[in-house]
Amino acid sequence: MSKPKKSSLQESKGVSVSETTNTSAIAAFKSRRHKTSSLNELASGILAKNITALSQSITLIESQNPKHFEQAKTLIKTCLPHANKSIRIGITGVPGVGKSTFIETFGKHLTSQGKRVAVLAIDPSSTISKGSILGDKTRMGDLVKDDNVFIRPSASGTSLGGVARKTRESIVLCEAAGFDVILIETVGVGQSETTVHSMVDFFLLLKLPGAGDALQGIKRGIIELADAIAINKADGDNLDRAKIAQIDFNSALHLYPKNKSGWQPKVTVCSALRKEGIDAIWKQILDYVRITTENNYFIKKRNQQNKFWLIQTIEHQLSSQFFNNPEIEAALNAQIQLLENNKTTPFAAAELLLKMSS
Ligand SMILES: Nc1nc2c(ncn2[C@@H]2O[C@H](COP(=O)(O)OP(=O)(O)O)[C@@H](O)[C@H]2O)c(=O)[nH]1
Ligand SMILES: [Mg+2]
Repeated sequence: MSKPKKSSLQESKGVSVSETTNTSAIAAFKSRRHKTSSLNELASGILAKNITALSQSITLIESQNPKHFEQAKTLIKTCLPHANKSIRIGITGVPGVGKSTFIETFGKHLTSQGKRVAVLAIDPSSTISKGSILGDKTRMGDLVKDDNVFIRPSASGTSLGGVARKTRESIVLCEAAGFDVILIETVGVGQSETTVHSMVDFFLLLKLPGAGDALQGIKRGIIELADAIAINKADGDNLDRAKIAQIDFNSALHLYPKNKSGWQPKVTVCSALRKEGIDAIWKQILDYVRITTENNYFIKKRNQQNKFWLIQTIEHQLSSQFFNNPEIEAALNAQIQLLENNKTTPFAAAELLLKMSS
């Protein structure tokens, strides 16, 4: 594979055509490939399952150029009616637990069953040169070469909110491009797990063997979010310890009240490296989808997530409009001065500033 350009691992890849491809759309897209693609071309390229079009479109979403915001919005709107048809799976765990290795093995397992798999990442600390997936791309060598796989490293950005928005929108585009399964890797630090949890159907937590004492140090909140826990690296000398960890985590999970989903989270052991225990995890996910589809929880959760993102977006827009207003910025500085001199209170200052914006 040639060296990845900018933030995409797949941009340099040829056009992949699948059976269900809309050939006229592909032809139209191919013939213009060397020019900057128009929005219509990008949209029809995506719907024709064209990886290059998908890649270019995500680049548009990630762009900081205000001119691109409008274009990205139009593109997403066109793709929305074709979205929503995948299973979205979040994968989390501390650095080194084996997330990238797992995604590689799991992804290959899915493509061997004829599924098309998109891999996205959320890592607000990442930059183009050290994204969580990009940094690990050698570990995902086999997956990168698979025509039924699309890998996109985390958008770069300083705020988790910004990175999250881009990933949410990328999910829409990937679904419109016909991907059946979307895997989202998150770094197991900070708030990124909660963010990923709010955009996936199923949340898988990877853990290391030997949890007896590790259980003490675990972030309790994360266990509560998990729909399944997989003890990875259950191979060689680790196997016994992994089984003990399985028992420990199982009893820990049973301390939590039954989830509204009607699903009881489960603990399995696996070896991403030796490709063991992988199918059992996929079967669990399929069980989850079946159960929650039957009891309507699946769709309810997606609706709740949409509502959550609506509110998040409003909050984000309001605050950025507020803080980017130069008059308010000046007044804010003045109020900070007054605060330092004990001439106002934080609440009085806030009220005054908020009135300026209304
Ligand atoms: N023995 C063993 N090692 C593994 C397994 N999965 C991953 N590793 C190793 O653990 C290290 C970290 O894996 P990586 O996938 O980069 O973890 P990440 O930081 O969570 O993405 C690498 O050296 C992997 O080869 C496994 O199932 N068994
Ligand atoms: Mg990784």
